[in-house]
Amino acid sequence: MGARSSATRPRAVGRAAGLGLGGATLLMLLSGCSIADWGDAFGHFGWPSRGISLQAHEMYDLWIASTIAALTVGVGVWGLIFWCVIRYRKRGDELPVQTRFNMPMEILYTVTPILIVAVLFYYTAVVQTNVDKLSKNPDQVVEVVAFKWNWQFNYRDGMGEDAETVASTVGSSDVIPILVLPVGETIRFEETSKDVIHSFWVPEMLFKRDVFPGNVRNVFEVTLDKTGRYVGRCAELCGTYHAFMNFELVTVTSENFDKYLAARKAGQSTQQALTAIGEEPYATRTSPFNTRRQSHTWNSPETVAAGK
Ligand SMILES: [Cu+2]
Repeated sequence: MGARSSATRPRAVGRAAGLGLGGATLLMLLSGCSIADWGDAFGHFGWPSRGISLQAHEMYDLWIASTIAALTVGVGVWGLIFWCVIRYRKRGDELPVQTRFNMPMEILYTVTPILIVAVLFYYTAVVQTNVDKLSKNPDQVVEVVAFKWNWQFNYRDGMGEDAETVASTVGSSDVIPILVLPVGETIRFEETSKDVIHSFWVPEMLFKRDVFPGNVRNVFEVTLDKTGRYVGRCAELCGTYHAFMNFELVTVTSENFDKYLAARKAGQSTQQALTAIGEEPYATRTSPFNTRRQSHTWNSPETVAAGK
């Protein structure tokens, strides 16, 4: 009779664990909360926001859902550890009941991790494929040229190296380069470097991609869906002033973008064209503001003119 009761106990534990996990999942589904709501509740689990592009939202959902799945497993494991520590703490010198070859338990802890990994792998592959997807006919093409230690953004009239640059913004030690882009349009980035490996990173896009010198021309596409101003950075240690290799992304409506680009094509500077569409002409979100090869400035016309 003793042998029978020790065999039924693990089964009961497995059943209880399964019920607990199923219950937690059901509670989440019934509460009607979206994944993004959960992300908001937990401070995005370390990410800056929900993201500002369609691609970012997909990655965000994957990140939040994976973290919740990991935490759910974690809580279960911690619970079992503490339960074992307390329930089976040493009470005497007698050897406790030894349970071996419990097939239901062994199948459970073999199949469950495989299922979890398979589900995570499936969603990761789907999201990665979508994020890397390239369209045949993007609405805008921007060539990103990185160099020690700044950025150049070339608006192009087509795809590939042979396309022509129709307008260009280049950063200097005095002025943070501003990349103006429209929301709701497919934007293709083509990256190239003049010297070492850099990395194009807008934290709010929840995405970064290395910028290589030489023949490699990294390409990716985004569809932005939120107007605003966002800091951009170099995310690959590229030398002395790497930390100051910043830019600012300004996302505007399609109409404003068309006006901006027309003004640039007509020979206006980035600052003039930004003013023309009612935007602040200089970077507002980007810090640090210069390469600190000179004293700190806010890139205002006065400080730039004064050479500070
Ligand atoms: Cu860099």
